[in-house]
Amino acid sequence: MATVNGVRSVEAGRLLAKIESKQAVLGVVGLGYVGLPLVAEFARAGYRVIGFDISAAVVESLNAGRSHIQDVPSEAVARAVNEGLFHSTTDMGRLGECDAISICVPTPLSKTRDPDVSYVVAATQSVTDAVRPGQLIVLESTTYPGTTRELMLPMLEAKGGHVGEDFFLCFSPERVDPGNERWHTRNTPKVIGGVTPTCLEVALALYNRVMDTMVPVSSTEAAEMTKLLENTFRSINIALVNEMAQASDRLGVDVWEVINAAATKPFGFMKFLPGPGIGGHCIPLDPHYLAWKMRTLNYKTRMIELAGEINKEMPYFVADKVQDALNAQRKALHGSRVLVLGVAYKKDIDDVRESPALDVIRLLEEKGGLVDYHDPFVARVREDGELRGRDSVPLTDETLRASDCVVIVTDHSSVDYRRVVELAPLVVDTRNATHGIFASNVIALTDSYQRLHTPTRA
Ligand code: SAJ
Repeated sequence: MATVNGVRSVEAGRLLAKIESKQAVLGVVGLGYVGLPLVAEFARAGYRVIGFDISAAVVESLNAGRSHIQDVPSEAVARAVNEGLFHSTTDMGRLGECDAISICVPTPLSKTRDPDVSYVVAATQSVTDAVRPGQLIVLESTTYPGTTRELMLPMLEAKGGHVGEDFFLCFSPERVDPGNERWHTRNTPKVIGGVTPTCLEVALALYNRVMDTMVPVSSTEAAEMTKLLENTFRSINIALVNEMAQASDRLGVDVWEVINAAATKPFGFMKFLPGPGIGGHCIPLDPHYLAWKMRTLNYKTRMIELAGEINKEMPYFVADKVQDALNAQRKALHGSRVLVLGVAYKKDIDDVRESPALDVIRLLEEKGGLVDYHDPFVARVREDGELRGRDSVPLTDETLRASDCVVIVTDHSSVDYRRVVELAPLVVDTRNATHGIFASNVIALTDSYQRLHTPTRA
């Protein structure tokens, strides 16, 4: 049972009892692609959940039983609401009603590409303002090692309570992979670390009743670092294949063929795919949280910086490829009609955040291209930036025929690429979406300039 220095923490015992009897009220701060799936799992496990969000529109929509997150069906939201297990509010003062609070707020980068933990600070301040004895607080947002202990703990202790006795503080990284049909919040093993052993014990008592597999580690720093290793691993390996793509382009080698051949190695290799760059709210950003922290400790994480540079290069590589492909047809990019196919940051989702497609569009327009986009998941670009408000054009035969070049940036499964190749005069394929469709008007990501003049592809 929960003890502190051998003495049983009264508050821990009370909280454990509430968790066991399912009387515990759970709070989730931030009802986005991480928070809402967590709400759904807490409610499924039979706990009453209060959702907190700064957006009144999100709160209103959820209370009406509608989901704004692709991976959470509205039926699940409506069921939890109708069963009295889920209610959302913008009133952070109600955090005092919660016995356990999971914080799932964004951790973006600032304009100077430094960590922006302002959302974590604001959420922690709201929790602190309403803090009462016996609460468990778990940060789920990806952040630099030390955030939980160095930033959140002093704020929470400012009200006089002691961690591990009066309140309990943990870090448990989210591992949501939007659009993943197989791995979701409940069945993905969940890493967790506590500021004290009692913090961890209390959190495990709750999460073990909700998640299939919990993975306790020795500290909040270990849990924070685990997440950063996971995403830095992806960023660096994606950068590796992106560099191999640029090398293959100069060698006249098909990088997809090389990667598929390498992937036949049954051990010691993991397949990553080159593309137009990396997007999303995680992979482009999270590694720079670690780089920033290490700079404060006088250590330069060279691999992270280099991977970021290579991945950021890819939209330029794609824009040049489009220009070369048009040039091979004696067309200038300037004044040419270019259709960008797919703007979401990866296939079969509707999220455009940090999408490399936005860079590709910007670069093509800077060179005088007349650019439209079509994306079956993104009717309008709502993300901030110069493309905000742009609408998807219908993928009609006329649109395809009238384009001077179609560039496949995101390879959504629902698009008929054979039709695109048949109707468009020129296709630049950055995702190997047209593999198996042999046509002279298709230029692959690593079709070198020499090959662009080959009348028909081998
Ligand atoms: N990408 C490539 N080549 C690849 C894989 C991905 O170019 O081989 C690109 C994608 O197109 C996308 C970006 O990288 O633009 C990120 O893709 P991602 O597959 O890492 O997907 P995310 O960022 O939505 O989710 C990832 C999770 N995905 C996987 O593990 C497959 C996981 O790393 C984290 O749970 C999540 O980030 C997070 O929230 O941290």
